[in-house]
Amino acid sequence: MSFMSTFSKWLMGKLREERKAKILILGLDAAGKTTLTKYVNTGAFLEGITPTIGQNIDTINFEGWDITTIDVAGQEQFRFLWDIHYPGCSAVIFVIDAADIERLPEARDILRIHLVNNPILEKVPALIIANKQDLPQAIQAPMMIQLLNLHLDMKERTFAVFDCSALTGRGVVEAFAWLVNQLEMNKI
Ligand code: G3D
Repeated sequence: MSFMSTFSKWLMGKLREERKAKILILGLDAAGKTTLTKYVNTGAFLEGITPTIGQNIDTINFEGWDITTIDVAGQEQFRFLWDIHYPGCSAVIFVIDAADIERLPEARDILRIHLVNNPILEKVPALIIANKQDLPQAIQAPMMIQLLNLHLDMKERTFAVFDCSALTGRGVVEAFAWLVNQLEMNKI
């Protein structure tokens, strides 16, 4: 193999490496993390997804970025698994079932414990997905920001809340475009 082809192989590998990002997807069980991951991977809603047990590691390719999503179950007994994944993480996606107002306080507590007050994730941008917007009772971003106290809790952090439906795909591309933009800016 010639020097140039070895060099260009190394360079391509390097460029790919630079565009890799580890993204953590967090959220309560049944928020729609798995559905969202599958939607981004395939561009369609997939039926018959079984709830995440333990952890589910997947790769998304979006606009040239290889994004490793680590979809960790929200079930109480598995929350200890989340800690393993924090180091080296470039961004966090927090998925909320915006139609389930009863579990919003629980989602807010988890967000505080695992993201807002987590020193390892202090600087990482956070994409908050207000999911299930296809349901009539879903709470939209401005109200979600107030209810989760994000305007105060996240004032030192780059974050955005997107109204999405992992079922219909509404808002998903826009949300991931925002995320990729943050990753690109953080590389500069
Ligand atoms: P999880 O990975 O966060 O645990 P899942 O959640 O992706 O398994 O989703 C839990 C349930 O919510 C699934 O329904 C899934 O189809 C549904 N869901 C996910 N996203 C949306 C959405 O945007 N809108 C609506 N209406 N439903 C959604 P089942 O019936 O399989 O439990």
